[in-house]
Amino acid sequence: MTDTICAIATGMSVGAISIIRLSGPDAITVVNDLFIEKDLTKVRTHTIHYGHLYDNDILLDEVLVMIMLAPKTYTKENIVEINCHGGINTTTKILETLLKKNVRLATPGEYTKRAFLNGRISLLEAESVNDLINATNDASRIMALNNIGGKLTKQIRDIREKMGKVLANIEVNIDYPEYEDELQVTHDLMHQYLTKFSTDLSLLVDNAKNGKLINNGINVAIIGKPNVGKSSILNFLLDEDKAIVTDIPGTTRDIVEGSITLNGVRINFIDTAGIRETTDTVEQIGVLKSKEKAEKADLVIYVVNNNEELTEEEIKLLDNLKDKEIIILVNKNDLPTKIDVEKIKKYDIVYGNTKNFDGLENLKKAIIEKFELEKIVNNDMSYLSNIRQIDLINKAKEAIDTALKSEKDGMEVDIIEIDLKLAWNLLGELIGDAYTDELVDNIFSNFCLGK
Ligand SMILES: Nc1nc2c(ncn2[C@@H]2O[C@H](COP(=O)(O)OP(=O)(O)O)[C@@H](O)[C@H]2O)c(=O)[nH]1
Ligand SMILES: [Mg+2]
Repeated sequence: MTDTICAIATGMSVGAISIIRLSGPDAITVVNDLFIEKDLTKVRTHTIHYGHLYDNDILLDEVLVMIMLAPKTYTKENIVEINCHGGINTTTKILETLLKKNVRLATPGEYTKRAFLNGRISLLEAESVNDLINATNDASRIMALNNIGGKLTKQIRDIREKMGKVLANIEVNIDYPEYEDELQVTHDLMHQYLTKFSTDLSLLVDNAKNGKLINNGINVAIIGKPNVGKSSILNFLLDEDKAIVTDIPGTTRDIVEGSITLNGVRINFIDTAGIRETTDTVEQIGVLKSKEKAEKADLVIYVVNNNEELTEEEIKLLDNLKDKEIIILVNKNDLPTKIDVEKIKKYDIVYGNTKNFDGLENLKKAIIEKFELEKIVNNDMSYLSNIRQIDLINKAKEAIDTALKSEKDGMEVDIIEIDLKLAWNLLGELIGDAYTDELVDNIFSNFCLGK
């Protein structure tokens, strides 16, 4: 990290202004070589300078140059940002000229990686920078912004530090039994500590489920036998005629998708082929795909026809989905009732029809209630959210629960300590207080250039 890096920080397209960013010990001298109006090595930190960049005697552009001296910068290194005219040609020309000097092109995410390696931000905060850039809805944007603020890191670091103290205490007890002044970590005390850690981690694990929903959205598969009105319902939910609706059973053969936002959370709806026994090969593939989509969905909207009796096949399919979140929509309630809802009364049921659109708003309400969307977005939204984070917090929680179990089984403190230490390590990996180079390379390779 002793070299100076350089990249275009703005998107590569036609625009009013582009920003080229340099970070490292030579950032200022390199730009100063091209800048003719004044000596940029003599200016105060965090100041902006108007002038022109030249490649020898050839004018490159009229620019504003921002000088930021270490350590109060994004990377904690010297940073220069050049605001030049936008457009691909001007921007790349300046970049090319800089690259002839003592700088190299930054790798994806390298600025944020330096911010992390130089100790300015935690790994969680660094990941949140990427989440913020990639946010596609308000909720994920706010969540990312909160996490950059570091509250979540602090919360996790506090728990980890408490674990560290207990671990150190146990070590002292074992290594220096003669130090009687030192607090003895008895079984009772261990039980108290572990119970508290378990509760703290539970909260993080629960909240992480919300974080995942906010970032990935909720996948909802609309399932049911042919002709019950699935495609009509998708069209209603999306407020557009996306799926083809006819009275011919088996019209929808492929998957039709679309999304809306409910309470700031993206809901992805998937319309599927009606599920039935069929000899038509194309329809068969569609039916298989429907079952797959239902399996993978966070929620199944199971549509049945109010005007028909439930079939054995429908009941069987519902039973197969019993581990899923399900809302049953009894559609076509503009027609006489022939369905026996007694058979499905253990499920959440919404009644409606797409003829006059009665009752269908309740479908959205049911989704909001099922996933407690009001609560998710009303809280302060400091949630863990990506797979890496969720995996680590789950494992840390499991380790603490194993330790608790060992404690209950009356194991020696030095056995219990093994799992406590594991949890401590996992939290270290989570916030980046303990990390491997491979992990760090992996995380930052997902970033865009110039960030
Ligand atoms: N009367 C009535 N007809 C409906 C309703 N919803 C859909 N239909 C009709 O049922 C047929 C099948 O609808 P479609 O949405 O294609 O069902 P899918 O096969 O489950 O996707 C079409 O002729 C629709 O116009 C409803 O609520 N009431
Ligand atoms: Mg259909």
